Amino acid sequence: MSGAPVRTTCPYCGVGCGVLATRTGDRAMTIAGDPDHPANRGRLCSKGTHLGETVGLAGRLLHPMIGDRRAGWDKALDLVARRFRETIARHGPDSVAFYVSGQLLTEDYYVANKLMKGFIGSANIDTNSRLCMSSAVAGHLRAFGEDVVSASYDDLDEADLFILVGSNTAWCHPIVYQRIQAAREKRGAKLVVIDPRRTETCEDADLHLPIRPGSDVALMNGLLAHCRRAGLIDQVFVDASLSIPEGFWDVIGQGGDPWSVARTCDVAPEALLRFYELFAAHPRTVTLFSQGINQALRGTDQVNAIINLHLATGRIGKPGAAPFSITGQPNAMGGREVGGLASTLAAHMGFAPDEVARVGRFWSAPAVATKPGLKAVDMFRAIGEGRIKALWVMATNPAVSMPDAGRVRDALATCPFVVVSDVMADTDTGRFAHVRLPAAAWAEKDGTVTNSERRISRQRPVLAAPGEAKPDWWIVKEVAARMGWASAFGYDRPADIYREHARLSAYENDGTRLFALPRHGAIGNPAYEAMEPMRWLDRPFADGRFPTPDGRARLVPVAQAPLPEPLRDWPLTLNTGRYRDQWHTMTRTGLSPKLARHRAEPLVEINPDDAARLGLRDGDIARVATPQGDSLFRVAMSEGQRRGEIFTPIHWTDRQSTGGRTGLLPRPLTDPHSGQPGFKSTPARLEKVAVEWRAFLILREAAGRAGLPPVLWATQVTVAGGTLYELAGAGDAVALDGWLPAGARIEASDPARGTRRVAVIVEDRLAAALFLTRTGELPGRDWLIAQLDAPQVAPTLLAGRPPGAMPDRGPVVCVCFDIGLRTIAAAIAEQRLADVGAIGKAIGAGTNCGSCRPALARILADVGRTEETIHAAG
Ligand SMILES: Nc1nc2c(c(=O)[nH]1)N[C@H]1C(S)=C(S)[C@@H](COP(=O)(O)OP(=O)(O)OC[C@H]3O[C@@H](n4cnc5c(=O)[nH]c(N)nc54)[C@H](O)[C@@H]3O)O[C@H]1N2
Ligand SMILES: Nc1nc2c(c(=O)[nH]1)N[C@H]1C(S)=C(S)[C@@H](COP(=O)(O)OP(=O)(O)OC[C@H]3O[C@@H](n4cnc5c(=O)[nH]c(N)nc54)[C@H](O)[C@@H]3O)O[C@H]1N2
Ligand code: SF4
Ligand SMILES: [Mo]
Repeated sequence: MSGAPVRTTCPYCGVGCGVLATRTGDRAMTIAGDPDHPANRGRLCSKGTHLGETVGLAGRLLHPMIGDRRAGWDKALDLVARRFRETIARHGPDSVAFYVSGQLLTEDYYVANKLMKGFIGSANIDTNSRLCMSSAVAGHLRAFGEDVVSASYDDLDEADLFILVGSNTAWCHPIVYQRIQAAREKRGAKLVVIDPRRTETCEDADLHLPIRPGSDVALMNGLLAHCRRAGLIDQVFVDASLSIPEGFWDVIGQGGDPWSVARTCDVAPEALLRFYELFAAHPRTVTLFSQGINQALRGTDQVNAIINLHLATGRIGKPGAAPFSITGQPNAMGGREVGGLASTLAAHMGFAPDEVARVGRFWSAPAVATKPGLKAVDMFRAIGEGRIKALWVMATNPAVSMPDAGRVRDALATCPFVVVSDVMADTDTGRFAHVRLPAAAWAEKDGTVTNSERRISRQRPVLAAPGEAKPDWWIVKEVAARMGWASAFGYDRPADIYREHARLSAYENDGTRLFALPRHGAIGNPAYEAMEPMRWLDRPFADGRFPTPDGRARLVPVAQAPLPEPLRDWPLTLNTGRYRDQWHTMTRTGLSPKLARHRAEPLVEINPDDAARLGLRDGDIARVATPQGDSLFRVAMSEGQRRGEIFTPIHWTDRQSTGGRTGLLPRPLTDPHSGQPGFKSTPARLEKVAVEWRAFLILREAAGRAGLPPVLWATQVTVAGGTLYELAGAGDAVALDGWLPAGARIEASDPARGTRRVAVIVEDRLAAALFLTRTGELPGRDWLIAQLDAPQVAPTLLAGRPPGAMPDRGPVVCVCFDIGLRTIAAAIAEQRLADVGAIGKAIGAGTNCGSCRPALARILADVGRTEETIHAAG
């Protein structure tokens, strides 16, 4: 059944890598990087590499559902249209809302935006990009006059200095990180990482500044003031291209001398001066930033502090020099281009009367929205207060990902009518839906996405949509037609929508809007089908002109806000973010056994000193509490955490865990300019939870199992051939017996030592294994998981390890080639391997997707340190 490779685009991060997907079976494909795609030139990270493991039908929503009952499309669409129509008729257009996503295709997004803003007549459509990029958007608007990302990936190949601020690039934009590393290897470019945590991105950096959270403005302003003193302001560029408000330099200088700045940022003055020297020495600087900057209560000011620095020193619009907002989702940028945020109208236009009139003319729309709509946090507040009475959620999981998600759940529960379009049947948000609509998933979709560097690429279908799943654009246009606007939404294919979107971008556009696709307004269907990845603007601002009324960019006087002191009841600061091998709420990456191996549980990372103070040990279960809510996590010691700060991942939901739900914890407070929540710093406390036993359970067939074992702590991940549950609890553990399938049991218990080991054998093969201990250690999981696939039962099953003295490989580091930590450390020591490349040559680790290369660098350093110690001791 193998066909020709389909050229498509990875559906995860905003790097936007080209993928070659070759169908190999009914729901199976092989994946390779597209060597001709300019974003990745053939490379893929771990998530892209293992896309093939996520295209099965497990968990898919295959039919429209009204409540728990399957319904035909006609009935479901009629119901959605009728309820929206009735709500609007009774309570006005602002009583309904759409909450959409940077994971929609541009075509889907365009249709949803047009329906809400042009025809329903409200701007109550906001997107999860509000939680992601909106501070960057607001910063761009303030500085440049238009939301234009000012760098391209080509700049990575030409820069001499990379500054990564608030970005765990090695994990979250791995191919950008690999391009940075390539530039360093080739040209000796320098790398500075600014992040309160020591992440794997810092592993190999020339300098890591572990600044106090929220002190980025002080740092950047301090550097800009230093540049002024050192004569590094580009006066020619300033005179020709910038507008500087009165008093600007006074505000910038407020932080004082470098020693005061170092104190504010809580970093060593020598490290700060080294940063300033590196900046001074390398005019070709690219500063990449993401959520450590955007997701803050002063996110927009932080963005402008970075842009100010680049503008005033003339480091913009030139090869290898620019500030670079790297986008999170695959189509965060496409959403901005269609105007999918409640604060923008369409095609980089806002709500000025001439813009409203122009968009109305173009759409022949009856009721174009004349003012911005509610931003995500306000939107859910309005739902909770009963002001919004009908909501349609598309391609996002707000019951998990919104701040104060408990309150969001309450709002969803009281909303009279909730529609959820998703690819999966059971999501935390879907549980609140009156109507669930089955959307076509990545491998089935057809349309375009725009990546961080403004490059539009095609996503092309590889498989047919299963069951009754339909593309998001089709679902929206069918509802629009049923609301009475059939002719304005008469699209037959994505190309129809793309052409209209392109024509709107160029409509009455004399060059004042940089976003324009004039040549695509009449693109034919075959040309759209064959479209090569293309950037809509090659080098922004190369001519020193900006899309403001006077053509000048603006320096924005931003001052460091006072930094919060620890509170008595909430003495810690909770920082939240991502794991390398999971994507958001795990609805898709959670299906991949390989990806689950990197981190199988949600951890709370804590500095060992804080842990000691709180009486916590590695592996304990602890409760993270904030004024908004609390959740349980496994404790992990991390020297990379600053004292007083803890970190939890955003990925776990009610589906995979009884704890680990980070979304319940952050405050619903937002940046005043962008409305973006401050996800990165929530006052919190941490307390130990009494646990009397720990266990794990491996099940061959867990698919039919709903929920999780009813114990204090339970998390679940997909593994090859089954499911792995990590468990902990107090009292007896009899509840777990109900989770063991029928079959022949072999059991070994030692009540004195508090251990219990049970294996269930069905038809000569391992069907389940339960290992529990009250005081001791549990064996590694990998070998036991592999026994699910073994044709016969190993005699040493209950020992949890193979017969004979096969060495334990340790936790898997290289998921592509299945290579463990101990194997790598042994190879380094025995074969005297000196760098990551040598490890690859010797044992293959890190030579496929490369995502584990920062981890390999750390193991190298650790082995080196151990050897030095042995040397010194000997
Ligand atoms: N593996 C993986 N990759 C992804 C995603 C995923 O879910 N998984 N999601 C994608 C999406 S949508 C996004 S938005 C991106 C996000 O990509 P990133 O922004 O790189 O990821 P985060 O882990 O959210 O946060 C980045 C870093 O900001 C730091 N930080 C916190 N507070 C501060 C501060 O005050 N100052 C500074 N300078 N830094 C601070 C955190 O410690 C953290 O290491 O990733 C994309 N890529
Ligand atoms: N505490 C904290 N919270 C955060 C963040 C943080 O750093 N800290 N980061 C925030 C950021 S930057 C982001 S981007 C958000 C992400 O948060 P979400 O957008 O809520 O996360 P996803 O899991 O990506 O949700 C996408 C949903 O759409 C479904 N889906 C996938 N493809 C399609 C499709 O083609 N069509 C349809 N209709 N559905 C589809 C998936 O199954 C899934 O249910 O989380 C935000 N929340
Ligand atoms: S870096 Fe990884 S997740 Fe991001 S687009 Fe490329 S392959 Fe996909
Ligand atoms: Mo994001």
